Amino acid sequence: MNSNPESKPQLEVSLSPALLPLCNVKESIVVIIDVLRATSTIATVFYNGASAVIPVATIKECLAAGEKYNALTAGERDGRVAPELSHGNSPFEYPEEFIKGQTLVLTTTNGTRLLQKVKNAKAVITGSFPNLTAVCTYLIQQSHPVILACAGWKDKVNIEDMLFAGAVTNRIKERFEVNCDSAFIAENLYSQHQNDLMPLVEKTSHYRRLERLGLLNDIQYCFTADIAPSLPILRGARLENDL
Ligand code: 3SL
Repeated sequence: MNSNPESKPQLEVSLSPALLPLCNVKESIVVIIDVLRATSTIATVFYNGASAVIPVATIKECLAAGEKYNALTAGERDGRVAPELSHGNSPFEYPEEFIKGQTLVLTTTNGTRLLQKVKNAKAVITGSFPNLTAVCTYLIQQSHPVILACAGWKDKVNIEDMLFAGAVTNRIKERFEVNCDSAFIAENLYSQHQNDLMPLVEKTSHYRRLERLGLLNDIQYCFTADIAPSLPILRGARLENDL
C-alpha cells in the first residue's frame, strides 16, 4: 500500500523488455503485456478454469516441467506450434472442457520470456484486453507503484502492447502519478483509436505474421475487452488466478 495518503503511486510504461531495467521494478507491481497472444491466452486458460500456468523460456524447459508436474506442454515459435509441443498459443485451443483443472506449461517468443526475466518485483501479473477490467481494478485496489511492461517483439516496440498499456493508463491515471513519456505516448495512441482499434492493428507487423498463418480470429479475440475476466498473478514459478 502507498503509505502517504496525500501522494499517489507512480505509473510507468516500459515499451520494450530492453527498457525494463531502467524502471523501478523492485518497488512496483509489474504487469506483463503480450496482447498477441501470450497474455490473452493466459487470461483465457484461467477464465476457463486452469489451475496454473508455468511460464518457461525454452522448449527444453517446457518439456522438463511438463513431465515433472504432469502438466500440458504448450508454446509457439514465430507463431507456429513449437516443435515437440502438442499445443500452441491460441486462446481457442483452451476451451473449458479441455483446460479446466489442468496445469499448462507455456513457452512463447516474447511473453513468457519476459515473465521469466522479471525478478524481485512487489508482484507480477499478466494483462491483455480479455482481462482489462480485472487488471485495472486490481491496480487501483493495491495502490502501489505500477510498471506496465510491454513484451514487444524480440526487444522491439510493438503497437499492440502499447495500445493495452494506453488503455490501462487511460482507465486508472487519476489514481496514479503519471510522469512518464512512454505512458503519455501509449495513452495518446489508445485514445486516438479507442473507438475502433482494428484499422491500426491491421498495420502492425504481428498482424501480418498471424494473418499469414490464418489466425485472424485470434487477433479479433485478443482485442476484445473483458472476454476472459481473470487475474493471473505470479507465485514462485507459477501463475495462478486471483479472481
Ligand atoms: O511473442 C509471444 O510471446 C507470442 O505471444 C507470439 S504469437 O502471437 O504466439 O506468435
